[in-house]
Amino acid sequence: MSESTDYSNKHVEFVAPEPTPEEQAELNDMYGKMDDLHMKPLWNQIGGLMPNEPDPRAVAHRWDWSELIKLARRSGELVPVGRGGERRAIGLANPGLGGPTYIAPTLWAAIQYLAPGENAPEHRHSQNAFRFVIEGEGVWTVVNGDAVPMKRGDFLLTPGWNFHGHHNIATEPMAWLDGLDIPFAYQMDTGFFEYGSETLTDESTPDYSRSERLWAHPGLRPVAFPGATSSSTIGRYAWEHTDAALNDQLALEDAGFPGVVGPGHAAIRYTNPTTGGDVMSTIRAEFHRLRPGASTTPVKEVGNRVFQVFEGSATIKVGDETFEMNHGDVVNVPSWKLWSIEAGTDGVDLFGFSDHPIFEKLNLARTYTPEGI
Ligand code: 1HN
Repeated sequence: MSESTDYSNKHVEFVAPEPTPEEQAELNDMYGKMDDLHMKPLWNQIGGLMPNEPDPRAVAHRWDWSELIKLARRSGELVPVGRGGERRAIGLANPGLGGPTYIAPTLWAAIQYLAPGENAPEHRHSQNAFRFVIEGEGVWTVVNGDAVPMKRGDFLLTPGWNFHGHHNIATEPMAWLDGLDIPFAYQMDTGFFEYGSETLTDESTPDYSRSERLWAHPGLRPVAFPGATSSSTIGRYAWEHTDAALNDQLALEDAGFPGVVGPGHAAIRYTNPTTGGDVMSTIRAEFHRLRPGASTTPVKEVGNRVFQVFEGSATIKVGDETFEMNHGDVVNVPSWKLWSIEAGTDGVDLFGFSDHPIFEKLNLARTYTPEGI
């Protein structure tokens, strides 16, 4: 949906006539009683409660990959991984959200680190999760007894309530980006959690998971499983497919055919092969490739985005702020902030995820593209 409404109108402030000292004493008495009984009058807070347009407390922020990976390595030296702590994951806490490890009101993002020989034990939770592998390989994640390799550029799913654990069989440590809908589940009181097996239910290291062998052949689905599922049936979206799809979009642009989002801007959305929709009910994931100097169209959207630079460099504008982004750096875009990306001199490859599916389902999604940009 595109909107061209003028959002600059502001609330008219409610100004009550100046009370006399007697009236003020009565007001104070009434407000005091309300306070004691856990009541609050609307007339003192309507502007903050219902702003004319989203006024997010979350701020746009950039996390530097070199700092993230340094602290992830340090935590690998100092903190064991195992039952109870479950994961050596370092969450990115939005400075505007005042404490909890939320990158956005709905989303969690973290760097997870596993040293050679280490296992992260199996558990399951109703929160949806994914991993994006910024660099390295050698970790296998086990999703409901299916061993899924993790390699550079891969996007992996552990949709809600699937048992999952990780093991590193390589000689090198490995780190990756985790994304989950933890804050949404926490704030809505919808979360369930269970420990799983103490030992991993499949320690094999196949080239492809069973989920990929069944479901990740282009445009082909197994007739044995006819129904639509709420989360994708594909456990791993291998980099080779993402890379080829983006290369083809740009090659077709060169040849004068449609397919790119905008000039020099190729993008794919990871989808659920049983529906063609988003990979999970709360999280959308995409990969964007911009040619050197190419830009995205500036846009405001209801909902929150997070980007991680995979290769190359970019300048990302969010509201009044400008972030210079290089390999591994993470930035978030709060709801209804105008954002755009301009690729650096080598172009840019970017992984991105958002909570847009939540708002689309609830009929709360809005998009605004300023005219004349
Ligand atoms: C979790 O289970 C994973 O499975 C990662 O890798 C991050 C953050 C909080 C709670 C559970 C994982 C998590 C998490």
